[in-house]
Amino acid sequence: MDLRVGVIGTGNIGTSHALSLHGEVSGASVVGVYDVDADRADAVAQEVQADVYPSPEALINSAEVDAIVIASPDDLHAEQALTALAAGKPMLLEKPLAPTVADARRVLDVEVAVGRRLITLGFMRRFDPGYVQLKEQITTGEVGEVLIVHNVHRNASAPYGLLSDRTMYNMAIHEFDISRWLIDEEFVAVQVIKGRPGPQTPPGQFDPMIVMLTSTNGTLVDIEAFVNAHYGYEVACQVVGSLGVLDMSDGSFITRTARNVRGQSIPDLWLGRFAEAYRAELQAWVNAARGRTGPVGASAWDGFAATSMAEAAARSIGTGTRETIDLPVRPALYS
Ligand code: ISE
Repeated sequence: MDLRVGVIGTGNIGTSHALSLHGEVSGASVVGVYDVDADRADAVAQEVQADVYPSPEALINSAEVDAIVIASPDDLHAEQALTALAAGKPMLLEKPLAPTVADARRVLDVEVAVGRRLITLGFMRRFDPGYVQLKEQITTGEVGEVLIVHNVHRNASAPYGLLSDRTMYNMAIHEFDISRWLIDEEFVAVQVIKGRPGPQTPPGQFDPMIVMLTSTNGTLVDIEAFVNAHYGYEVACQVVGSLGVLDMSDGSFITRTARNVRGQSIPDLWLGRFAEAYRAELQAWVNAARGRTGPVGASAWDGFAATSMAEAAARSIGTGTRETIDLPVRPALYS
């Protein structure tokens, strides 16, 4: 029998997940949707032939729903995750795990008490063919020991009008997670360097910013976080090893030569750049929720660690100094 999925939030990413579950992913059907905007929920429900629920709680607790996709605004993630944990249902929870470390800790503690990994965090880059190759090639050791990771993350314009500190939780958080995953280390300190604001930067905000991270092993990681890059959406990563360099510029786009021009089209949004990552992430999640595999993707612990990094980085925007990242001992559930 198909996994019966309920989707909370039918904005950009929730709609994309619902359509992908309906049309691309096997072993699942979307049976319910909820959105604060009833018309938006209706439109998606009609497309995937699902019911519209009156509240997130009604959807999570429905006997017709086996598993939940939570794609609501960032500050609602923790509460909805706690409701789904109480119902004992597996969930694909969009990042961030929570808007504060204290809230993230509450969710983590409840999952540990439940004793089962019900949360998969939506860090889809772990399923992106480019990042997967980077990880494989780091693991073969061909470029030697990883010494530096340079990350670039640019939005055409600030998504959801993000303020600088929330940029760390919503946008740079992808680099916090992917850097941990790539080098398999935790981070102990972070410093944010604020540059001269570009002409598109609203008053009082900082953009672009360079985030500098120090890992437990002394590996250097930097992130260019630029949310008003204007020209389009772009993500890149370069890994400098003791014997060579791995470069993932935009590996997933075709170079086109025509009419005396050679180049690539740049998407406006991440949905195009990471389409395959989102699809693969959903398929892996469905397989795991159906019991075909063990847990896959990022865990609540990964979400907690990334939120801790975001909170320290947001502090550093204010203080201008290096801030420490304090992580507790990783619970055995995540070893
Ligand atoms: C956005 O919120 C996302 O989650 C996307 O995955 C990311 O690439 C984008 O830059 C964020 O702002």
